[in-house]
Amino acid sequence: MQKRVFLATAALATFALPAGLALAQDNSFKIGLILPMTGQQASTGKQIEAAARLYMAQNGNTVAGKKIELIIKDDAATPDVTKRLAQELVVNDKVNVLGGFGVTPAALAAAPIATQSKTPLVVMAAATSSITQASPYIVRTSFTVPQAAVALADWAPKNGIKKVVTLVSDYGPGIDAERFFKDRLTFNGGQVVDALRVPLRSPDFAPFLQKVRDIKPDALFVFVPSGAGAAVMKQFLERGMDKAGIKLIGTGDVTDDDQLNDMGEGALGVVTAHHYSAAHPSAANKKFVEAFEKANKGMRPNFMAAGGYDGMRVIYEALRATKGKGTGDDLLAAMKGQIFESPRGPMFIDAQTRDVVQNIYLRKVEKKDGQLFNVEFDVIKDVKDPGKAK
Ligand code: VNL
Repeated sequence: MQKRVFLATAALATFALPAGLALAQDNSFKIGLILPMTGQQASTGKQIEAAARLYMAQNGNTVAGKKIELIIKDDAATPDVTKRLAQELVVNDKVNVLGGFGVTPAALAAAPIATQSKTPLVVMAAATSSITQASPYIVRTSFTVPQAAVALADWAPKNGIKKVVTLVSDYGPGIDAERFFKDRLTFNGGQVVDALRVPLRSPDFAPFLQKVRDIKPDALFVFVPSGAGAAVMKQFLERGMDKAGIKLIGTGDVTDDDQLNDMGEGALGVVTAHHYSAAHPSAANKKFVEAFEKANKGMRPNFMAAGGYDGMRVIYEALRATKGKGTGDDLLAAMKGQIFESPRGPMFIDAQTRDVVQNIYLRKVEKKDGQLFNVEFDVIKDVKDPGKAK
């Protein structure tokens, strides 16, 4: 008798447990961010995680009756790992949305999983033009390298820069930078006299810079991913390239706000094109930078933080618009066409391409209140990805 009662309660207990879990699950909305938290791209993971947590702290963790749960996984920017983590997040954790993706190969590795499982995937960092074409479930809140490269190639020849050597990291975004910069500069009557590519992993810039010194162009155009800019700047100055009359220009990744303040006075005057500067003079950005620094021991947000913060915004608003009841397809539909003011300025998610449309700014490194900033001096409004126009 006693045994039977025990069995009955045990049965009840085992039954009650999954039901309770299911209930908890029904009420939660899971966002799985895959980020490089270790390795060469760790600063990108750190910036995006901090931005996502700030967004949640400011906007609460309940939306449309759902409790938002943030799951962060470290892929060390290694595509095989990214793919496995994306699979686990979808199958085991049953995430509603995937996000993050520090580098292009990571975003591309996860794309088929988004497609198969119909899970929206928000790219918050990676910037090769073609990424959004790898899955109809991809939405991007970062930028595309061609957006910045083309803007700079329009600026350069009007400012005495005609003969240029390009130096890029030898993978997706670097190849985009090289190609789009060269095509546009050539169209504008300038000339790329040499195109150099450095390995992504542990690059040594010295032999490349020596070559540039010998060629003596008007400027060296650089694309390196976030986190590598300080090393380029240091070696550029150590070799006296600036004194030899060679200007350094690039996409804003090279004067990354995460490192800029430690680059020293040698960085003063460097002109870049990009979508985000911590010095962007808007009330929304001032508020963002202050709150971010306060929550992170003074760490300055960079363009990766902006991509992460806005990515969370796109996810929150999609959940709100679908009243907490949406499938992956419903959420995706509610992400398309979102238009809002980001810390970077106005931006929107093009409903056709699912890519970000935004202002691109020309900026010059200047000293303000004893600190180095990318100070915006011109703007090209509402720039679509030039890679999609072709
Ligand atoms: C990528 C593009 C990565 C720009 C970056 O930093 C960056 C990429 C990690 O697409 O891999 O600044």
